[in-house]
Amino acid sequence: MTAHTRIACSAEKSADVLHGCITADGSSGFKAEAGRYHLYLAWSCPWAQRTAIVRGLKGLHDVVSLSYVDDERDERGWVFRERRGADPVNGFTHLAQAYEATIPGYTGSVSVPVLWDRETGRIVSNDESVIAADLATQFEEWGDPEVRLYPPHLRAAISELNADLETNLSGGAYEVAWTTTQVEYEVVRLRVIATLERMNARLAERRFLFGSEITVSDVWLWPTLARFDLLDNPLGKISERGLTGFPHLWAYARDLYQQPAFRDTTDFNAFRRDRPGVRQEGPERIAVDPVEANWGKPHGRDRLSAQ
Ligand SMILES: N[C@@H](CCC(=O)N[C@@H](CS)C(=O)NCC(=O)O)C(=O)O
Repeated sequence: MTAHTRIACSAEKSADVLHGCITADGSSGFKAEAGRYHLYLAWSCPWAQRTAIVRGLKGLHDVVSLSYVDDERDERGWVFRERRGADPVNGFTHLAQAYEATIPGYTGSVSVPVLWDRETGRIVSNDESVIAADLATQFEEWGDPEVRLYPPHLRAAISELNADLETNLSGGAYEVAWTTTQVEYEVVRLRVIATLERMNARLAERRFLFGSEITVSDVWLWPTLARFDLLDNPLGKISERGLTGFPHLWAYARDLYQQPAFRDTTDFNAFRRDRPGVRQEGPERIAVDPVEANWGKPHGRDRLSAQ
């Protein structure tokens, strides 16, 4: 099962200790309740940002709380520091403590996002696709019912598109920097460019990926686009054309950015970082510099909503 094939909370998933899920009726063991859950996120992390965007779009600010780890990890992984604030829920110094509280003796990867349950004092899930789907569908008692991010009739298509974007765009954009041979570099970067072109064409006549309403596919795509010109492209040397060189995609990205759920969860400064360990040797790469784009420029895409 890939991250994007999950449609609803399943017993199989909830039995896995870090892949629990929330249900409106509580049948999964985690009932949707106001004030019960907390998200631990990192500003740099696209997966973490996706959960924050869903929370914002659904209007769950007063229902599910949220805080950020520091931008820099230490030898124990994600850490809370003054810069991004202390842990307001548990007073942890390290996110590893949340994992340890859930699985004593935990030695696995300590990643964000983390959805924490105040009631049972443990992590419900550290899986973005599960957390996003639960926030999008299980909090209807509080969330904006007009915002249908994961409509049942589109779920199969959404899963397919998100898997495509994950493999060919976000995954690919990350991988390019790590390629070691010329062939590998060219194959991966051309796959990324082809996907950008496909999405650019798809968005020529549609305001969002599935038409006039935002879905979790848009939430998936956007954090990748937001990081492209400052992080993935200059680091991996993927495309001579930056995001701003794909006109429909760039206008679409600005359209989303100009909505609070996207803008308020974005700190471009968190993307202006190197990834430790990226190799400088290896393939001969094209030249790409970071692009400082004007995200506030009018997008002109309202006209597409009516279609
Ligand atoms: N598959 C995870 C991906 C989350 C992830 O990779 N998070 C990264 C940051 S973007 C992380 O926290 N990595 C832990 C580390 O590198 O120490 C999800 O779906 O949520």
